[in-house]
Amino acid sequence: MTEVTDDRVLIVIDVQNDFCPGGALAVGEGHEVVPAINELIRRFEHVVLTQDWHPEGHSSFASFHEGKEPFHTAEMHYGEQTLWPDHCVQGTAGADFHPELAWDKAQLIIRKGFRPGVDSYSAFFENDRTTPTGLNGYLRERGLTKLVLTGLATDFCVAYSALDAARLGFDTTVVMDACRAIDLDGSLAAAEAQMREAGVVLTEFEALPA
Ligand code: VGL
Ligand code: ZN
Repeated sequence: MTEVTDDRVLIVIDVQNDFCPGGALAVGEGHEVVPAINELIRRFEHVVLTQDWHPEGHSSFASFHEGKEPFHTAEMHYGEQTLWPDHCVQGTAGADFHPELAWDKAQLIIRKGFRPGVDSYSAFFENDRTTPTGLNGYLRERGLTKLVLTGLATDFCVAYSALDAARLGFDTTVVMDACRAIDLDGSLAAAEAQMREAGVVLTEFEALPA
């Protein structure tokens, strides 16, 4: 087995056009995270990206539910689901990574939310909280145990990923100023509190080793 020279991995969550200004589900100033993330990509030996990747007519889209609007909720077989504008449809420009994101170095791109009937915020488990994406096995097989997360959106895909990572026993850090939030009804404050409670380290770009 090849020796692991660095057990840290940067996980860049959903830095896609639809989550940036002009996109279908724009997170306030989502594009602002790109320069800091590019610098982190440069510093890390191991880089993984996630890509929200929905088929047309996905069940997390409000348009799939008669009489529902974006940001309403629906009862799914796995519990309550927030409904979103159509976004990150497979193969569309909105699903592409931000054009300035320097992602060539990524060793793995994990796509999520591709099952029509279940959404997936976390990089580890779909929203039924049981269907794995395979990322846990990948990181374990490679001996990558120290996770640094950044990206979009802080209070949804980043927080769900960080909470799952901590629960799975990874050493987990979120670079908060290299993330931007959707912030629906206090979801950012709630996500921050949950992450702290779960032992996730919340840090800032300047506090990271150069
Ligand atoms: C996300 C809502 C729906 C995210 C993805 O990347 O945080 N949020 N799909
Ligand atoms: Zn989505």
